[in-house]
Amino acid sequence: TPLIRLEDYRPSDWLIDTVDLDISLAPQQTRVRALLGLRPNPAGRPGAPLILDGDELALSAIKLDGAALDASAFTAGPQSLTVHAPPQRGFTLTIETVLDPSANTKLMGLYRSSRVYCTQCEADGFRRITYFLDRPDVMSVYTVRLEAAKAEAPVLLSNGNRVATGEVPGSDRHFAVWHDPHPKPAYLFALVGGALDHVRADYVTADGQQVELAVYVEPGKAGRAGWALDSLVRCMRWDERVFGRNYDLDVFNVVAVSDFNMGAMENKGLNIFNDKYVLADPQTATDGDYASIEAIIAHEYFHNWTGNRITCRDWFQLCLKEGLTVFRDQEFSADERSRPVKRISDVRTLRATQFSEDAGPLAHPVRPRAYKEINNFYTPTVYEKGAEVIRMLKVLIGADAFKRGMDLYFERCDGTAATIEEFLACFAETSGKDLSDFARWYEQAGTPTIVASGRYDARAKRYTLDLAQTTPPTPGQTTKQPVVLPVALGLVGKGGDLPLTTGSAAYAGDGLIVLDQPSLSVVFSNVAEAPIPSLLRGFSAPVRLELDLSDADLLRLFSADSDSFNRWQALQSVATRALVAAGRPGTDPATLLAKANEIAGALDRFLREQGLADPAFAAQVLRLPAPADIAREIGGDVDPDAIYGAHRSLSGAIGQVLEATLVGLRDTLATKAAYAPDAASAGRRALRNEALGLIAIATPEMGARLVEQQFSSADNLTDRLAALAAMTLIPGEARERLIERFAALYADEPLVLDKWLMAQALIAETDTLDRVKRLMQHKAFSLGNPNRVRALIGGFAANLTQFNRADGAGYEFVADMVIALDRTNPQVASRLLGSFKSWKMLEPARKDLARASLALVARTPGLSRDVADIAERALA
Ligand code: BAL
Ligand code: ZN
Repeated sequence: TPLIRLEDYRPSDWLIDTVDLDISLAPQQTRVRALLGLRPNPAGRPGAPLILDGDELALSAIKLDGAALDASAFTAGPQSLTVHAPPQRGFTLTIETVLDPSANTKLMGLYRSSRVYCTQCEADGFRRITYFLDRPDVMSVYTVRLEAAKAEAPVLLSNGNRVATGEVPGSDRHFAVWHDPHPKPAYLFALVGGALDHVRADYVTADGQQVELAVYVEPGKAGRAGWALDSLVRCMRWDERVFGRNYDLDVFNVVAVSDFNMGAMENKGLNIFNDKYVLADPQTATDGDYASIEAIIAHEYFHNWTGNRITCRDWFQLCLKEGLTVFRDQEFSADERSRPVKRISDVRTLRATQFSEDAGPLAHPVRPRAYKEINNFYTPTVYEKGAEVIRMLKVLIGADAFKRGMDLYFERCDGTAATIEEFLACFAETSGKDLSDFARWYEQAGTPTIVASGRYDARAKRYTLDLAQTTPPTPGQTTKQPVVLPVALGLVGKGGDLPLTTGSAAYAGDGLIVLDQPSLSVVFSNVAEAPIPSLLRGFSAPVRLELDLSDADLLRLFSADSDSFNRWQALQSVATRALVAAGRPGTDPATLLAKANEIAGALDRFLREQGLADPAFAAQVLRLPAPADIAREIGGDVDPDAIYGAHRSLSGAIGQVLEATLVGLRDTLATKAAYAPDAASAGRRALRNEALGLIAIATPEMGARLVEQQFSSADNLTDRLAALAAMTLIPGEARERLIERFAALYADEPLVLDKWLMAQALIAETDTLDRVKRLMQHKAFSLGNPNRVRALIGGFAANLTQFNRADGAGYEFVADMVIALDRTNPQVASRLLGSFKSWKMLEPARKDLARASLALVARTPGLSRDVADIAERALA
């Protein structure tokens, strides 16, 4: 497989200004006629042949300027179509292909999902529909005529505005014509055809344009589409207010389908969603689902400007649209909900997914320099770390220069396929700052570590803070340069934050140090008392922090820091330190128990005094770092069972101390009011349910009783699922009965049963592997549906102790699944193989077993490029 390199980029030799598609939908024989308006690219090589991309295509006809082409004038194969000596002027090419959407199990290009025709073209699925210059810098105006049997597909949608509809005389078929005036790359093309219900709303943009909004769902599910529509209206208003961005077509359609590789897709004016991120009602969606739907609806909508109006020059620039759009959706959710709680939950995700990727063999820069399969780079690094880079940029240049930089970017790059360099140039201009060192964030992989230490000179009233940074080597990058790190800080004294006075050039004012050297010291003067440093407030940079504070000082920060993020972080740090110590062999269990008492004491005071003030925040505080966080923190020679054991002991001991407080809190937070999905109500449920989990570990008998009560009396899925999850921590007959009850209650709800599958796949007990194999036979499961696979097999692969079983059976099972899935859906298979990303940090015996399973995958004949690429990089 060829390696595609950023440095090899050159403009296309040809451009396609217009695309007229005529698509006649039929389950096995869909006919596609594409009329392409081509011309030589002035920036390309004169006289070059025309080489169009294809993927598993069969050409049935080709014409140039309307006349049949001689067979010697072109070469057509499944993967490409070459016109050898095209005219060196504008001309049209008519290309006909025939597709079988029902046989398309890769879910790329045109396929059928539960009798609905739909498409997925990012990154390179359009070439599975017709031969094309399938690259994001070739942008065209599309006109699309869709035709289908009326009964099968009464709804026919594509990008842009609908300009005509009608019947096909003498047949049972009808058609619709869609025109999208905005030039776009092929990856943003989409169509949908099927029998769908919808909900709709009228919207008027800030600049007065009428827009018809609609959310399309499977028949009978319109009652679950309201939240998505409501979220859409709110995020459209927000983008007008905060980024000054208005919508630009007469219609905006969202369609939910049940078989989808990604979460959703931002096709121009026609967003296609995994139904998991659209459908919601209190009985079938959790608070977490409501929040995800709101975030992903916003994310895809925000792409209309950051992604569609301004797209990427090439796929190396993927973070240009993804990092920025994740940043935008995070800000939207922060404004709609609680900003500190949103930040905490985003940082949890960042650490769990991105830090672990960055620490292992699959580490890569936010902007990779080379790839074999671009679909393997839709990663937490490109998305989540990409968003952190934008967040740091905003902190470093200030909100005002950031806002003007965004405005400049929208103005200057609108309608173009842009690069990171063009993006950064806008902010360099508005801030007057040289951002060339900052740009290293896009090039250098690995999570930097900041080592910090402070000294107080009581006589001189001086506090000196020493900061040093290092970034560990990552694949292909052995030596690292320092990066530009915004370190937001405070010095906490007895009465709160002390004033910060310093002449240091590294101090940017407003509690911000810019660490852009390997190391530096900042001396603060007039510091009246010995302070406790509170560093990386709001998690101002995506780094690890090693700060030598005593547990007592951390507990002081937990109660006194003015920064909520660092309050939360302080307690997490105390727990992490205890668990890291206990997760290593030969530690005295008494030490952990003593620490449990200390943590529990702090928690007890906090919950009694402030638990009810902000329950969503309290729920985050109550949730200890996960065993996988501890494994990552230990970093090498990891024994998952030891870590899990320590985690259980600490949780159990804390739960026992807190028992009365937790039970009391649960009673106080209980409500008779009907379910409402707002953030405040969700926060109260989150705290109640966090408490339930701790009780289940600490006092299983009481836990089981509370679970039963909660399951029986709940009026919503959030509480029922939390009851089930708590019960999975308590082995025995009662658990199995509850599992059965849950399945019976939701027998007809595949998305809810996904959660049921996952809850079981995550049980940290040795018979879980057998349970998972058994569940694969359950009628709720199907290897053909990505959501089912991610829930059950993906859930198992995320089960720290069972995926990493000491006998290697977990690895063997997941490897077998990867090989099986690769035959039908390489993208889902390669994602699953990514579960091996942390294998190198394990203790030697597990490491050998994991390597053997990876090697088994790697040497399987006929692997997809997707899976071969991950296997190869994971083993390197
Ligand atoms: N562009 C792929 C899906 C998303 O990030 O929105
Ligand atoms: Zn995106």
